[in-house]
Amino acid sequence: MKTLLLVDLQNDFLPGGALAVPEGDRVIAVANRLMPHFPLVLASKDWHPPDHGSFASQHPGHPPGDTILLDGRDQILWPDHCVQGTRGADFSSHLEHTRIQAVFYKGTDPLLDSYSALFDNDHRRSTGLIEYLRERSVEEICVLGLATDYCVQATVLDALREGLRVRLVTDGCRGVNLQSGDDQRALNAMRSSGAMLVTSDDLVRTRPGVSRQSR
Ligand code: VGL
Ligand code: ZN
Repeated sequence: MKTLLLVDLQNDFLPGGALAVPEGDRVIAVANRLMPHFPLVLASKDWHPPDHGSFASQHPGHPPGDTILLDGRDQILWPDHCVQGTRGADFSSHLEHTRIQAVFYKGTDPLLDSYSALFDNDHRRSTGLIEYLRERSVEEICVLGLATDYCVQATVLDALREGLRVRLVTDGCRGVNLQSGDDQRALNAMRSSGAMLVTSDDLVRTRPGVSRQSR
């Protein structure tokens, strides 16, 4: 079944949010446009407890952007974001979220971050998404969301590792770009790992049922 996965389209990643991704709001219209073309629409949510170990506020003396050791793993520190049950963790109010059939939550373990929508950064625990896809015999997913260089990239690489075919919707993604060019490097990494980079125009043109009749 043609499946669209929306990664972390939450207020805190949009302009004005706690971890605002530049132009993050631009991807909402792309998501809204594509959803009607997919019989299955899924989403992930970054869903942190208030004391999550990826928050710089938990590590006095370390500003956001620093890398520390968290339970033995390298961890970039971020501003407090996507705290469970807060407005920052809600889907954008502009997103037609009633079309989303299931939501998968990640980043709930205070000592272990989870960029990918499939597994935590240590690959210890599944969010349930891969099992959900397998139960429905989904073999290919189209992915868009925030942010290209973190959660989108991790999601795509995990999905490829799990043997799924992945189309990455480039106009539906934006990067944090802690270092300039991070988003481009992430796109290159996803492509060289086997993802097909497409635009939302490509998808709308090639969806069965919406392609124009040729004679
Ligand atoms: C993300 C940093 C921290 C993301 C989530 O959704 O890309 N980035 N938490
Ligand atoms: Zn996070």
